[in-house]
Amino acid sequence: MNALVEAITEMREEDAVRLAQEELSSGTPPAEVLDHCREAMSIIGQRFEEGECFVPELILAGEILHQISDLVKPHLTQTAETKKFGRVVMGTVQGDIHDIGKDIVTFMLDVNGFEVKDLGVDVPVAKFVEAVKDFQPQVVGLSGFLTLAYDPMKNTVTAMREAGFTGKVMIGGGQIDEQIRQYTGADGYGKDAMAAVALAKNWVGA
Ligand code: B12
Repeated sequence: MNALVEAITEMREEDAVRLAQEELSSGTPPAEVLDHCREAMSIIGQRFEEGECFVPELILAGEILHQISDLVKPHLTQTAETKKFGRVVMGTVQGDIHDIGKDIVTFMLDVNGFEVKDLGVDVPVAKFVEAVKDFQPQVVGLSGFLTLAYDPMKNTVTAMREAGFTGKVMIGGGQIDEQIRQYTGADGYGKDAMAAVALAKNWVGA
């Protein structure tokens, strides 16, 4: 197992942050460092499912990931393009507070030339509706990691459409797949941040 993956799964916070820094300094592409984080999180998620670890561990893992994300961000920014492609509204839907994946998507969109308005977590339907009116995005990205997030996603898509939003909606998060995309009425779904960038670029014709 990769040393960073191992340090995260063993909740060795300082080691994990140091190893991520070492990977970045030795030239590991930032996307690969994030891949290691994802691998570790999926192992932790599995352990949680099997009752081998509990919410405090999830919280700690979340904190470790936030620190690593902060380290990775400046490395992504080095390749930043000027914001020219369009506007995206992002948020984690109502009832869901997972923000690590959303934050990664937000800064990948940001450094790939989009102006992103991040509404945060547990975002009520009305707040998305207000944001599409005020910010006039071409694309809205809804994040959700809980099964319980699918209905809020669907409600958000419906409400934005009813309010006259004619742009595209993408969804993503741990378990999201084509079936859930259809259920929610979104235009597309993405497995990771690069997929989010590809969808958004495709939709704005970039
Ligand atoms: C860390 C974590 C937490 C942390 C979150 C910290 C934070 N600040 O985000 C805390 C401790 C708060 C937490 C709480 C809970 N969690 Co939790 N959590 C996780 C865990 C371990 C990792 C999630 C994560 O951040 N992964 C890292 C990111 C980087 O992974 P990623 O998916 O690859 O990210 C990419 C894609 O998702 C995609 N993406 C994300 N958003 C979007 C949006 C768009 C538009 C697109 C295109 C793409 C996209 O791009 C990302 C970047 O490449 C997962 C397990 C797992 N394997 O996912 C469980 C998990 C999601 N949690 C789970 C549960 C049950 C809970 C709790 C209910 C636990 C409890 N009993 O209290 C609460 C819910 C709180 C709430 N109301 O939201 C379950 C959900 C089960 C389900 N089907 O509903 C999971 C799957 C664990 C499990 N296996 O049981 N959790």
